[in-house]
Amino acid sequence: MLTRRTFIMGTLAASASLRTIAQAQNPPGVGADGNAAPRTILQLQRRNIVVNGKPASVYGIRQPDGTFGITTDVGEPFRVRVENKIDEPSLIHWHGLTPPWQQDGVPGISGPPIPPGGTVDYDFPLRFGGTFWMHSHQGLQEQLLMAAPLIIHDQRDRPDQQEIVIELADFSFTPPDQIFAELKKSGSKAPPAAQAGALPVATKASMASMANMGAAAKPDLNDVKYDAFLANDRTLADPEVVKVEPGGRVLLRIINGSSMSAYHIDLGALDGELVAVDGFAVSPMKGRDFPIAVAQRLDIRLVIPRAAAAYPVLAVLEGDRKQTGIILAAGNAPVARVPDLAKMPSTALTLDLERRLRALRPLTPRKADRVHTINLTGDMAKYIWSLNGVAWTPSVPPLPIANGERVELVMVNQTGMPHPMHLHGHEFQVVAIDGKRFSGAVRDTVLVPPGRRVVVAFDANNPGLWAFHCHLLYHLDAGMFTTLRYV
Ligand SMILES: [Cu+2]
Repeated sequence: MLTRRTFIMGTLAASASLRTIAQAQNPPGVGADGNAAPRTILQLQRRNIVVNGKPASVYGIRQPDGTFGITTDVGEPFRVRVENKIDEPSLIHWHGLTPPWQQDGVPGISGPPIPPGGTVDYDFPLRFGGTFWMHSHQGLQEQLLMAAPLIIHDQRDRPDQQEIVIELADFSFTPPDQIFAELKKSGSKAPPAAQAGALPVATKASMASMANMGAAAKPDLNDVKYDAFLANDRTLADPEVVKVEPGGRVLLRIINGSSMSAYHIDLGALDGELVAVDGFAVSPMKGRDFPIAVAQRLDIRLVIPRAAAAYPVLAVLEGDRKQTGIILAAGNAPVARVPDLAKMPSTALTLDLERRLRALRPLTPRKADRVHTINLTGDMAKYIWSLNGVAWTPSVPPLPIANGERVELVMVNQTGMPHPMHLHGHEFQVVAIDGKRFSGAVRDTVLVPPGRRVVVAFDANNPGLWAFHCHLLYHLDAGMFTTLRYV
């Protein structure tokens, strides 16, 4: 990312209009009002955890009192000081929030990374509440757990419900640089059929054949072989056990902070009600199995049965038997060991739920002023990932949009892998899947499985330079990334 960063800063300096924005707003660190509301301090730290009985040195984002991340209230300013206490540069992205672009935390796009020992202050209003998260956007630090919850309470939160945050992560004892090098060296191990869509430009025929392959041609999943899957830093060998009240109400805030792994949330015997995705309310959806792609969040309400019992809340890796999770312990029931392999391998994530989700507060219906078609492209054998056939470099021009426009992004996945696509600085609404329009969920990250076409709409109401990318860490780093710019 170093070369990208250097170049982008040059590009920005050459842009008079963007410089105007930068000067018009207070840079991070200068409070707009000068008032003395205390800042929350977040420290980027090295820390040790134990995984599969072995010690591991990872990163963490904690307040001085040990609290991971932040819990705050809508309407409060986001006044935060980040102190970099690790021995390399870092920068934290507030995933799902809509700050001024200079405070978005993408090195080389929003600003320079924080050097070791350095400090940067943030100050912006919080427009909405919900379940969000924060993570490093620098290099591959996210793989080393440089991530934390960012919870914003609002009027949806009931005083009589117990809130339980579950942050999921994939973990490897192999250093992330080495994981990435091995991916590039060996490429995908997918059979040739699954690579049909990996041509630089997929023809209509190849798209159709890929769609027709259906379940026969398995999508290429999980190309990193992880050593463990974590829920709040722990595996099922030693899971977090949370006391809950028999008959009580619980709100699960589930954050998929994994670098590369999607899951099925398995509520077991509990009936859940999905009430929000990526922080934004949806028409409640009942169920016991909910998919969660990388970087997405699910808010699920539960009513705990009156019987004393232990209720596992599991996350089963897609296309696999591996699982992680926590245990809800109601009353004084014994807590049995839950195996880290599910009985049956799970399926690949689909858009079946996405198609049924309906935003409680959709965008105002409006015709798009601008449509950008973005083909998700790549060469799995060489582990090159790209958008419209271009692996990002700093010389790639930003996609143009204009302030006040309704913009639609048409994402067409021409590869054999699913890609969770994330737009910075704006919430979007899912408005079409495979040509069928509907008033879907408002969110910030949407999964585009192989061969699928997903359209999202958003209002260009936060001018600046914004990242848009696949949230699979090694796809992002390989170039499945671009920017949008408007003033
Ligand atoms: Cu991807």
